[in-house]
This record gives sequence, C-alpha cells and structure tokens, in this order.
Amino acid sequence: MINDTDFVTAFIGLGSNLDQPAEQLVTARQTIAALPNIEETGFSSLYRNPPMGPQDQPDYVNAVMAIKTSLPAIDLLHQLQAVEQSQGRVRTGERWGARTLDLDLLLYGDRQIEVPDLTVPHIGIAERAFVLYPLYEIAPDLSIPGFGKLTNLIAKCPKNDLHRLP
Ligand code: A4P
Ligand code: MG
Repeated sequence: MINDTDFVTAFIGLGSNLDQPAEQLVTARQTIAALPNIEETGFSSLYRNPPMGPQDQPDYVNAVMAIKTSLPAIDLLHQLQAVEQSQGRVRTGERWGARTLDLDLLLYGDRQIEVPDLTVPHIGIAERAFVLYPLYEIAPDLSIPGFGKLTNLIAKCPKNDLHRLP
C-alpha cells in the first residue's frame, strides 16, 4: 500500500494498433498495475478509432488508466517506456507511425511539467477524442491544468469515429 500522504494521482493514455491491440492494452495494464510504487485506481473501456496522422496504418485501440503513485514523474515516464519496450515497441522514426504499444503520461496530479523529455499535461490532450472520452469515463469531474474543465473540452471535441468496445 502507498500512503495517502505521499502519492500523486496520475493518468496514463494507452494506445496500440499492431499485434492484437486490445490484448496489448490488457497486458500493459497488468504490467503497470504490478509495478512497485504504483496502484491502479481506474481503467476506462477500450475504444477503437481511426489513426490520427498517417492513414496507411490500422485502426487504434485506446484507453486511459488512473493510478496513484509515489514515483516522481520522470521515473514514472521511464517505467512506462520500459513497459513499451517489453511489448516490442519499435521506434521507426516515423512520426505517429504504427506501434504495438504507446504509453503517454497524460496528467501527473495538478502539475505542469516542461523538461526536455517530458511535457505534462501531454501535448494534444485537449483535442484528442481518444484521450478525452476515456478520461471522462473514469474522471468526469477532472480539471486539466492550463486547459480547464474536462467537460468543457469534451463539449468542443466531436466523438466522430470513436467506438467503445463491448
Ligand atoms: N514525451 C514528452 N512528454 C511525454 C509524456 N507526457 N508522455 C516524450 C510520454 N512521452 C512524453 O514519444 C516521443 C517522446 O515524447 C519521448 O521520447 C518522450 O520523452 P514516443 O512514444 O517515442 O513517440 P510517439 O508516441 O510516436 O510521438 P508523440 O509525438 O508522443 O506521439 P503521440 O502524441 O503519442 O501520438 N492515433 C490514434 N487513433 N490513437 C493513438 O493513440 N497515437 C499517436 C502517437 C498517433 N496517432 C494515434 C495515436
Ligand atoms: Mg507517445
């Protein structure tokens, strides 16, 4: 158990569009929840949606996970990158190319972080349906530092082709 006094609530965006995406997300969830100094506190439904960026790649499956953690943000990022590697993530250099697993640190408490390897809230959080709708499912009352209420962001972001999987 992590003491309530020294934990931060963080949100992780999970995405995959290669090698059985839904299973990739389920595996990642289990791995992250089992990491030291991390406890899962919520997990959204899985959502299928078309790729943002290059269109010559399969649809994505996305979800959002809530955790509490005593890890500093940069250590959490490194842990998430290790999980990506463990699931065969290959960085081809193509921006927004296909991947077995992408883990983005969306939010880390109410912090705004801007260091060379880490920007929190994650860039693009405010206009991506595949982030906002799963986030809303598990944390409807959330406010995003620098962007305001999640409900207001959702109101401005069409759901389009985002489909919740059964
Ligand atoms: N980095 C900085 N801040 C963060 C953060 N908050 N969380 C740095 C995670 N990483 C962060 O990431 C590139 C660098 O971002 C890392 O070195 C890290 O230090 P990456 O995972 O190597 O590359 P990437 O994911 O291809 O790039 P990028 O620009 O982060 O892309 P996104 O924003 O993750 O978008 N379409 C659908 N439908 N669903 C998706 O999930 N994802 C992407 C990738 C494209 N299209 C998509 C989806
Ligand atoms: Mg990324």
